[in-house]
This record gives sequence, structure tokens and C-alpha cells, in this order.
Amino acid sequence: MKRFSSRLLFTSILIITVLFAVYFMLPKEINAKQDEKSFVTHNGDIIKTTGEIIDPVSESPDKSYRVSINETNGQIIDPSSESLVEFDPINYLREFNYGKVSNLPDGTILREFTIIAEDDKIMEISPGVFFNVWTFNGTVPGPTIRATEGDLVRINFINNGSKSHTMHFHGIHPAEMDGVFELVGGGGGKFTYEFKAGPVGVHPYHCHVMPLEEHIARGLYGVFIVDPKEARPQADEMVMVLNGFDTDFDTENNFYAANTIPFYYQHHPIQIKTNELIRIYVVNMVEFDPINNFHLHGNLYNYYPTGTSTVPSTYTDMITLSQTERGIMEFKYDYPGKYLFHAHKVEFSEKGWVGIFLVGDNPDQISQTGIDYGN
Ligand SMILES: [Cu+2]
Repeated sequence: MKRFSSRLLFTSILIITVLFAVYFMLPKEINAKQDEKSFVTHNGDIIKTTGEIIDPVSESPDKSYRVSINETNGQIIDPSSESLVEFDPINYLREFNYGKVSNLPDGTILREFTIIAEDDKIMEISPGVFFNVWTFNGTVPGPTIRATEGDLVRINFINNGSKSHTMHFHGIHPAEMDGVFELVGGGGGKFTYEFKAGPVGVHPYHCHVMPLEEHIARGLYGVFIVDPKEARPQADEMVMVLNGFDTDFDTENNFYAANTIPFYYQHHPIQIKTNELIRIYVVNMVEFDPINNFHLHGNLYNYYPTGTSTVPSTYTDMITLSQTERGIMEFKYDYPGKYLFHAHKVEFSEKGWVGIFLVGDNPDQISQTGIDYGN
């Protein structure tokens, strides 16, 4: 009898548990647009959002007010010549800034850059999604800074933002050039970072002010390439920063991309030639998600982690990257056509981290038809 009642009790508990589980797991009619929630942002502001819009400063988006990119000859970028145009991921892809070059008496090459931080720009991340980005020289990512190993790099950093910011470079340099403890105040604060370029490879730079997660996730990062003294073989070179945006401040990304704009390279495929060496400097700057990855279709690539060795560590079509992990990918396509590249973490690719290489010497001959991977 006792055994029977305990079995009855167990069965009852089981039935109740299952009923609860079914109740909570079944999809309910929730309209996200009507379901406004409050979020505490990274810096303590409380905002209300449906999860689709986005940022308090962008509630009345003025389409003419967009993040700007400065025209540059690859030297110093002057923010006073700012023109309001949209960030162009095709331009960013192959734009390398070598700085203003001069020679020091001892023969060392000096490369000077001016980098200006701001935190009041609005960018249309995705159609209709306006987000307050924090920028180095007006864009996310900031400019790709490039030097040769042993060059003296001098960064004239100006903080025109409202908050303190810094520039922290990954690489080898003195402690006081690390951009962590020397906060640069907003409203025009200045700091000169100076260090020898090294080691050879591809490195991120980013703001290192607390709360760090927010200063990075808002867009204060870019790529620093250190070339070996004996140059790498000639190639069609490009930079891909894998990034994401948490536009509703719930510490989960709503959008993912290679170079900021979701789906951009799917709708504007990157044209490359058959049998030409392609070299991609890839840096993962996604916050909130522990990993990202990069899968290439119809091909494999030689991969050089951090770009510090001239010998590839692997020949693969898939690498996995944690925060600020980066490397160099090299490959050639034998066959013309249209090839996807994307995160194999499907959530990321469905939220924008997907692109296409259009391979062929005559792109007009390549069929543009096909289904979209997403929007
Ligand atoms: Cu900052």
C-alpha cells in the first residue's frame, strides 16, 4: 500500500511537471512590436524598446544624419573635411592606411596617424535600424592601420567624444603605450601613442575604457597590420572584421556581419579573379558570443593564426575564433562562379554574417541568379 501511494505521488508529480513544461514551452501569441520591455543599458540608462528599435537617440531617425566616412588618400584622415556618406564595406575591404611617412635620422621609418574618437554618431546598421555607434575616425571599424615591422608608429589620438576613450593596440610596446591606465578625457583630450610596429601579423586595436564590453561593442575597434620586412607574396588583399551589434541592449547581438553591414557582401559580392592569390586579414571583434567562425565554400585556405608565422598552421575551410582572435587566410579559386562565405554558426549567418565571392575574369559572364541566404 505504501509502495502504491508513493508511486501515485511520483506519477502525479510527473504529470504536473509535464503539464507545466508543455504550458511554458508551447508558443504563445506574442507580438514583439506590442511587447515593449525595459532594458538597462551597459552604462546604466534605462530604455524601453520593442526589441526592434533600438536606441533612444534614434527614436526619430533623420535619414540625412548618417555615420560619415572620410575621403582619404591613405594618409592622415582629417575629420574637418567630413562629408556625410554611408559606410561602404566595399571600400573598407581594401583600404589600408600607411600614415604620413617620414624618415628619422637613424633611418627608421616614422608613420604618423591621426585618430579621432567620437561617440555621438548614428549609423543605419540595417534598413531602418539606427544605432548610436562610437567611432574611430567616423566609422566602424576604424581605419586599417598598416606598417612594416620595426617602423615607428605614432598615433596622434584625439578624443572628441563625451566619455573617456583610449587606444589599446595588441602587440609589443611599453606599458605606458598600452592605452589602459592613461584615460583620455572627452571633449578634446589628447594622447600620443608611439611604439615600434611588431610583431609581424594582424592585430586588433580597440578602446580599453570600462565598461569595456560597451566601448568595444559600440564600435571602437579596428585592424593593425604589421608587414614583414620581406613582403608577403603579391595578392589581392582584404580586411574582414567579424562584428555584431546588440541594438536592444540585452547583451545579445541582433545583427552580425563581416565589416559591419549585415548581408552586405551577399548583395554586393566581392569580385575576385580565378587563379589569383587572395589574402584576407580576418579579426573577430564580436562581443557577447564566445565564438565566431569563418567557412569558405568550394575551396580551402591556408591559415596563419595571428599572422605571426610565415608557415600556415592548417589547410581548411573552417576556422573558429574567440574574441580578438585573428589570422591570415590565403587561397585561390580554380573555377569561376559564385561562392558563399559565412559563419557556420547558422544563427550568425542568418542574422547577416554571410557574403559571396564572385570569381571570374569577366564578372558579366557569371550568372547572378540564385536564392538569397537571408536579408
Ligand atoms: Cu571608449
